[in-house]
Amino acid sequence: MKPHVTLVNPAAPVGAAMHMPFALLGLGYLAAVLEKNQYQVDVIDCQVLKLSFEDFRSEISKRQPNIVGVTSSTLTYQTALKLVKITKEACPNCITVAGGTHVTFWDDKALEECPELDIVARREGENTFLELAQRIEAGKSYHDVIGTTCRKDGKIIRNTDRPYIEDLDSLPFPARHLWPMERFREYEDILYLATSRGCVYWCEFCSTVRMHGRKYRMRNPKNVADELELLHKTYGISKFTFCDDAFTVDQPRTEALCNEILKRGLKIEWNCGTRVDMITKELLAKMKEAGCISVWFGVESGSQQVLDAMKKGITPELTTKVFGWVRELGLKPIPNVILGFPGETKKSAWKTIKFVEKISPDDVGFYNVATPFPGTPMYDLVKEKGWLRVTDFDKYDTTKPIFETPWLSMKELGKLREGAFHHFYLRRAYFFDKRRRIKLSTAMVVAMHLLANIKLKLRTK
Ligand code: B12
Ligand code: SF4
Repeated sequence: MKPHVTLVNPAAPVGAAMHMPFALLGLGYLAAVLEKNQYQVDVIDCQVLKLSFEDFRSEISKRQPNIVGVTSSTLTYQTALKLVKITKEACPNCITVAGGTHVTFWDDKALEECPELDIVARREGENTFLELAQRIEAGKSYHDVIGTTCRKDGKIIRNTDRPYIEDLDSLPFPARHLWPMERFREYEDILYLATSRGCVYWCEFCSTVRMHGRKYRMRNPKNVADELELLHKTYGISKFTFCDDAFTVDQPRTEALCNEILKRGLKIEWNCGTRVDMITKELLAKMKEAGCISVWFGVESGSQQVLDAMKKGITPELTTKVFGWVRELGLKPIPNVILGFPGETKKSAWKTIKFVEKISPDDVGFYNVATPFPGTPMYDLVKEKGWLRVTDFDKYDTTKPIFETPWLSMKELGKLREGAFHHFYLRRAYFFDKRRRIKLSTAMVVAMHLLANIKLKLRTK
C-alpha cells in the first residue's frame, strides 16, 4: 500500500515577529511531487490554523500517517522538534523527516537533540523526499538515500549531497489545494510564487544561497505565466509576490516574463525583490508596464566598509541611483537593511539609518538585526570569536540582537533599531511637510514611539 504522508508547518514561537501566513512553497512543491506519484498527502499548517501542541496531537492522531515531514526555519526549529516528538508519541510506527533551511545546516545536531527524529533531508527536498517515500513503500532501507542525514546502528550518517534540480519547469505547481486557502484571505489577498532558485552572489549573512546553490536556476516565463493564470482562475486573486531571492538576475528572462504577462493580457499587480546591480531603468519600466508596483532591494547598509565586510558587492551610490529610477517611474522601492553586522559601529549604523531616510524619505526602512543563521560564514565568525550570546533559536526572528562584538553591544544594537524608527517619524520634515497627509495608523505609530521614549527631541533634519 502507498504510504500516507502528512506535511507539517510549525507555528512561530510566541512573541516572534512574523509575516502573514501563506501556503508555503517548499511544502507545496513536496506535496505536489508526491501527489503526482499517487501518494496520499495532507498538510497540517499550525500557523494558519493557530494550532496548539495539543490540537496538533489530536490532528496527527486522527490521521495516523506513515510518514511525517516537518519543515523548519531557524525560528521554527525548536517548535518543529516538539511536533516531531508529539508525532512519535501519537503514531509510534511512522517515520519522521525534517527539512528546510535550518536542519540542512544543523542535521547531525537535530538528530542528536531529537531521538524521535528519524531523517533529515538537506537542501532541496522534492527528489529526496520522493525517494524516501518510495523506499519506505517498498519496505527497503532508506539509510543511503542521497541528500539525507540519518541514524544507522546508533551512529549518525550523512549521505552525499543530492544534485540540484536543473529543470524547474519539470516540477508540478505547488499543491496549494491542500491548504485552507480561504483562511489566508483573512490576512491578505496575495498569492506567493517562486520563479527561480539560487543566487549568483555569496553574501556572508545569507543562508539561501548556501541552501539553493550559487547557480541561478529559473523557470521558463511561459511556465510562470501559466501558474499566474491558473492561480487567478482558481482563487480569483490578482495580486502576487514573487519570493525569488533575486528576481532579476537574468534580465532578459525577467523581460520575457513581463512580455508574456502583457501578451496574455493578465491584469495583475505584483512585487518582487532583487539587487541594485541587477536592474536597469528600462527593465524597471517594463516591469511596471507588466503590473509591478513595488520592488524590495537588499540595501543592507549605507557604509561601504560594512557592505564590503558583508561581501555584498554593491555601493551606496548605485543604490541611490537605482532608488531614484524606481521612484521616478512611480514604483515603490522598499529598502531591506541589516543593522549590527560584525564590524558595525554606532557611527556606521547611524550612517545607514540616515542613508535609508535619504533614499526612501516616505517609507520607513525594513530594519533587520544581523542574525547569525547556521550555515552562513557570519554564524561561523560569531561562534569562533565567542560573540554569540543568544542560543535560543526561538529568538532568531531578525528583530532581536543575538550577538555582540567589541564595537557594538546588544543593548546598543537594540537601541539603534528602535532609534531608526524614532528618527524616521520624528524628523521635522516628515511631520511638517504640508504635502503629506498623516494617516491615523501613522499617527498611532508615532504616538507609540513617542511614549516609548519621551526624552527624544524633535530634530531639525
Ligand atoms: C517566502 C519566505 C518567507 C515566508 C514563508 C516562510 C517559509 N517558512 O517558507 C514568510 C514571509 C512567512 C517568511 C518569514 C520568515 N522568514 Co523567510 N523566506 C522566504 C523566502 C524568500 C522564500 C522561501 C521559499 O518559498 N523558497 C522556495 C522553496 C521551494 O524553497 P524552501 O522553502 O527552501 O523549501 C525547499 C527545501 O527547504 C526543502 N524543504 C523545506 N521544508 C521541508 C520539509 C521536508 C520534510 C523536506 C523533506 C524538505 C523540506 O524542500 C523544499 C523544496 O525544495 C526565503 C528565501 C529562500 N529563497 O528560500 C526566506 C527565508 C527562508 N526566510 C528567512 C527568515 C529569516 C524569515 C523570518 C525569520 C523573518 C521574519 N522575522 O519574518 C521569518 C520566519 C520564517 C518561518 N516561520 O519559517 C531566512 C531563513 C534563515 C533561516 N536559517 O532560518 C530565509 C532563508 C531568507 C534569508 N536569506 O535569510 N519567509
Ligand atoms: S544577493 Fe541576496 S540571495 Fe544572493 S547571496 Fe546575497 S543576500 Fe543571498
